[in-house]
Amino acid sequence: MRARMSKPKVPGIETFSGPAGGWPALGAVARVLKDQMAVGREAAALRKVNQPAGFDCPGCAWPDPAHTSSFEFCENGAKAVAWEATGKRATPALFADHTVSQLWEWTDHALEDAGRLTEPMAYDAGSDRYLAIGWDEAFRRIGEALRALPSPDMAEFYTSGRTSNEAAFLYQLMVREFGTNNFPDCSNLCHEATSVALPQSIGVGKGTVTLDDFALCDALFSFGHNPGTNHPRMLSTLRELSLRGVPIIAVNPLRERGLERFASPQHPSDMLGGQGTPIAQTYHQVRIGGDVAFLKGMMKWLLANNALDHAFIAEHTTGIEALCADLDATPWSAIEAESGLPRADIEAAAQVYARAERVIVCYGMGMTQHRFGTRNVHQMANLLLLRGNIGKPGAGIAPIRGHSNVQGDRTVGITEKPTQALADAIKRRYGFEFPVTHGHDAVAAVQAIRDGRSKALVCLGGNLAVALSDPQATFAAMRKLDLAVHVATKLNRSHLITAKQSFLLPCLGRTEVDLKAGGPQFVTVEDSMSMVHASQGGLKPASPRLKSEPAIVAGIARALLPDSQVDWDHLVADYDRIRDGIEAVFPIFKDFNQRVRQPGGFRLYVGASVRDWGGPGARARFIVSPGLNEDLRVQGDGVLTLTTVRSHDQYNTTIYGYSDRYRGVEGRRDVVFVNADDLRERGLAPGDRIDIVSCLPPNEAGGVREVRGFTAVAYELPRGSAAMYFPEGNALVSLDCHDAASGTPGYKSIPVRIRAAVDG
Ligand SMILES: Nc1nc2c(c(=O)[nH]1)N[C@H]1C(S)=C(S)[C@@H](COP(=O)(O)OP(=O)(O)OC[C@H]3O[C@@H](n4cnc5c(=O)[nH]c(N)nc54)[C@H](O)[C@@H]3O)O[C@H]1N2
Ligand SMILES: Nc1nc2c(c(=O)[nH]1)N[C@H]1C(S)=C(S)[C@@H](COP(=O)(O)OP(=O)(O)OC[C@H]3O[C@@H](n4cnc5c(=O)[nH]c(N)nc54)[C@H](O)[C@@H]3O)O[C@H]1N2
Ligand SMILES: [Mo]
Repeated sequence: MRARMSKPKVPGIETFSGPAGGWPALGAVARVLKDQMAVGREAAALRKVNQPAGFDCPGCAWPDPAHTSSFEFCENGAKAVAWEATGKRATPALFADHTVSQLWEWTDHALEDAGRLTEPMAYDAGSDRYLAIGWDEAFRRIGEALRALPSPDMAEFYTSGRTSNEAAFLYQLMVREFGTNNFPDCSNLCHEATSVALPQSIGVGKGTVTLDDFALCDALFSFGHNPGTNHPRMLSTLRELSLRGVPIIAVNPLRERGLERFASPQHPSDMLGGQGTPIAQTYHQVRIGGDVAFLKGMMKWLLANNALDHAFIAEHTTGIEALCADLDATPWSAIEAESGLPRADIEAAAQVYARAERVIVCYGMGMTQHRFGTRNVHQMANLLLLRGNIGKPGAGIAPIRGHSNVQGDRTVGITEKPTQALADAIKRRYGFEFPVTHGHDAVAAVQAIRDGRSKALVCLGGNLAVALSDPQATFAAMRKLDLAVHVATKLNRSHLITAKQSFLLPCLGRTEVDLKAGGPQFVTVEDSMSMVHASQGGLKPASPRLKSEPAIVAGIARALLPDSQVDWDHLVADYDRIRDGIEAVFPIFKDFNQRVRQPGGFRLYVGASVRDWGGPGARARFIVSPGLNEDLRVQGDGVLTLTTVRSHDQYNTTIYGYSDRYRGVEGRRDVVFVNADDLRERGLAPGDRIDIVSCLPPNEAGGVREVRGFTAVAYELPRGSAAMYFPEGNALVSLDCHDAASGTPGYKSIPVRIRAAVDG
């Protein structure tokens, strides 16, 4: 007992006191370049990231400053590029040397670290190996297997958000001509709560600000995102705000270093001083899931202090009475209990908000990935609308998207809920009709596979089985498939869950030259702020046998749809033709080919940015959500609310390494962050091995959802809140634990209990 009181050292756990960025960030880039063994190739690639004539960084969806002239340093962008431009190769020899069952034993890190896939491969059940196959043979067999299904609705077509607009548009065209709207999408696991809630509130499912607005705002609120790790280039913007004296208010259960201090490698003064520039003026460590309480508290203060913009409310909105009634009916005692913060702190935040004329609210997964994700988004929109902070310069809502083109994929038609307008436009341009019915999102797709209602899965990128909740159910379901097709750059665990027929189709990455009959091609992407721009790689492809994503889609389409109305070969010979098609189907892309050739690209129309709330006569809406989400939270004796987060050394399911520098974790990921008092109360101490047991209903086999043998780390977060890494925590979430309105899984508020590990 005594030894414990003197704070024993937990291996790999050491408080990190530096700022985000700084020298360690430079060191980390040098290490990843060395480790990936192709310094020349990668360093050349790095100079072209996010330059007007280069490729779009596959790291995140934060926009680029227009006309970038010098290399904008970003540690995690550099890792993403190095990981793609690596010198390592996963050739057919790797698959000859290892059965799929053997590869299954590898870590997620080791699988991807094998390097770039080089040849199309097909699974051979007899030898339990992937064997090389010709492209045409692969396409033929895939087309045949899909056509053999009793109904097109028995196939699922997943998209991960790195896919370009051009590939995504062709993909949805193929799938719709085939006859289904089953479009599970990584967006369903990410910002779906935004895509559902914002149209209801402000008439459009996208953010309303651009980078220019950040230069004009006079207060910024950051809810539930971790820019230091997940969109590091945003730190440069936040640093500028801080130096301008703009208050930045962080609302986050975990103290994230990037929201506290940042040393910009571009600014010697930051680097020499050692401590960098302060970012957040105030840091509110809200309880996990306590944001609606925090937001309602702020709004309650605004109401009580007559700090509303009455003229804006009268002219532009509906529903204010119901909102006021709800705020009146919400007692401060409940707000304090649910948010875990004292009334005075919430009122102080409201005062900062009320003093400012132009406010931006930014948010990420800490708001969307809950069973009440859409409610969270509604209340942030309400807060902004109360003072007219949408649709004027320097103000607005900024959902920070994840994958670099997750927003664009949606814009060009990846949606399971097509409209009649889309059907009409496709009919006009391509001559075929498709059913305007609702298909499956990500959770529904896996449920359909589980229940035997779907028998084929095609994945345009990603690692669906690992990204989704409930690996027990998801893995078992996917093993029952007749067909699994993965278009990918690197090997991952989803590829090893084999179906009766499984194919691995290796594609070009963003960094590489894409040469077609019409010459070298560029693709386009849309960032978090609706800016569309070109992306063109310059590196020699990782293997001569790779195909571009559009070419792979066209190859499958030809085999799948022998009587297709679409001339697939013609389209992929020159991507301008695909963009012409996008423009024909989606009029907001007017003059697409011309506008995308302007340096920096162009911005798509976002109605709410100019106070068009969804057409003539439409108004923005205050939306009341019931209570403080007590109805959707499991509480009880000893229950902790667990959130799952990204470490600094991963990209979603891609594990670059084992360092979570800013949180003081080195060389491991098997940790759970818990408040020291919560540990003590349970008779546990930092360094103890613990099991985490989900309080959600048992899995389908009747087994308890749990993960075992993790190490407890005492961490500064609110009582009752805990955190661990994703995907390790996914086994604790059931497939049906999702937001009813949007389907977004509840990855960020999992009710759990912890106990000393039972195996000692
Ligand atoms: N390097 C790198 N970059 C990435 C990614 C990556 O994995 N690595 N992933 C990309 C993708 S797809 C996405 S979607 C984005 C994700 O970017 P983020 O949204 O930053 O993702 P998370 O790591 O999930 O971090 C969520 C944050 O929310 C906080 N949080 C958790 N629960 C709550 C809550 O209840 N309330 C509040 N207020 N906060 C909470 C956590 O403490 C954490 O700081 O990043 C993209 N960029
Ligand atoms: N518990 C928990 N679970 C989560 C989350 C969480 O916060 N907590 N976050 C969720 C979120 S926000 C998201 S977006 C999903 C991510 O879900 P996904 O998008 O499905 O997963 P990724 O890990 O990004 O996919 C990695 C794979 O993409 C492939 N890849 C990389 N680049 C390319 C390319 O250019 N083309 C093609 N075709 N393939 C490529 C590689 O083969 C790599 O193995 O995970 C979700 N899951
Ligand atoms: Mo995401």
